[in-house]
Amino acid sequence: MGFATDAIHAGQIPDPTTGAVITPLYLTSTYAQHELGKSTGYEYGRTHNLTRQALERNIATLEKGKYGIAFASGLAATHALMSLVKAGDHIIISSNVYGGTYRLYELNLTNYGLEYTWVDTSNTTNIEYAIRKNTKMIFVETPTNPMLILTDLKAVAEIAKKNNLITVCDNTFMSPYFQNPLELGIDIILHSTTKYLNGHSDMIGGILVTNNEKYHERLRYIQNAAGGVPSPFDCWLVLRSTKTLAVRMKQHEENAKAFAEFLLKSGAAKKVIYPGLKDHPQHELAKKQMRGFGGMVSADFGTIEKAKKVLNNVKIFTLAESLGGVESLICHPASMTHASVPKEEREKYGFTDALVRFSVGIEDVEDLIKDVEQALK
Ligand code: P1T
Repeated sequence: MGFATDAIHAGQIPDPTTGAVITPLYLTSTYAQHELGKSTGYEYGRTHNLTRQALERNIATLEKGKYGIAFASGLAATHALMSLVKAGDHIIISSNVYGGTYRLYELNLTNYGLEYTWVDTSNTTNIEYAIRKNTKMIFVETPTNPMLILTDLKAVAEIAKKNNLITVCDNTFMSPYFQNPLELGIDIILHSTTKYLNGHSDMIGGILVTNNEKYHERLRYIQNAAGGVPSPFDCWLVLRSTKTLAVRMKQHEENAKAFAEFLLKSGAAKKVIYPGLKDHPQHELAKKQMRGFGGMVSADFGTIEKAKKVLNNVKIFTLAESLGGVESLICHPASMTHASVPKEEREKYGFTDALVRFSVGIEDVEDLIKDVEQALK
């Protein structure tokens, strides 16, 4: 099936009782059992929920995977991944990731005996150099938040296979519409469903997708044992939203391209970062491993004063954390989404206080351009 067809139908059949076309919202914490030891297959809401199952199947299909395991947030999914390793193990991770991922791993889980090496994974030789005897996992985010740095996923998968390592890719920025890491050899995909998958900025959620039976079994067990599950209503909202993922992503990208080109031509920023621009250092890799360039644009305005001028004077872009919704958002990553990353760490990869991140929505792009023009004046 094509992507849009799967997005609308995968994991969902008309309800057998009523014929309801839309998967019902199963609001129940428990299920009646026929007799002792004989259940319907559904026993308790944390373990089994039909709305959640439909969502897991839907997103797994879009990612060309067998199994989806949904969580209450992207970070709950990020945390669950660590059930695949144990104290004393070492993880290689992209130096630029979402600030919350850095906070969880570097500032918290190191207290439990896990070791992280933060490397510039855009050069995969750095990954090979970082491998130790106790390395168990390579975690990459591509393109990264907010610097939009890419990592060659096929190359990562090859290195991992040679060294018997688990590979994880945070695919939140591209969504399955533009990138399918499992097809490039990655073992597990992570999404914050809060972002493009839901696309309407009205819930928080996360999901892991894999084809690997062993990892699925462990993650499914942890989903229930640790209990970080999403509510049925949040699952229902995402399931409603993936139906329009294809049309939304097309429009996000069309708008982001025009917006990035406008910013570049205006000369207002010192640097405009968008994988679809020819001057993006990894534009060729972007064309090779993604089917589009997405809806995120970052720009370094040279000084914090100029960045503030844009952040404080836009009227259609809303100053807020998060991304991937139909409405355009603007953010100052250094003080907002990545506040827990030390300045000296982020400046190593060019992430300054003057950086502004635009989540380009699906409004009329002319209005978005005019909005930034007036803010700059
Ligand atoms: O917010 P939550 O659903 O827990 O997802 C965490 C997360 C994971 N991965 C990436 C790439 C992300 O961008 C995020 C969340 N990011 C923001 C809230 C933000 O504004 O960047």
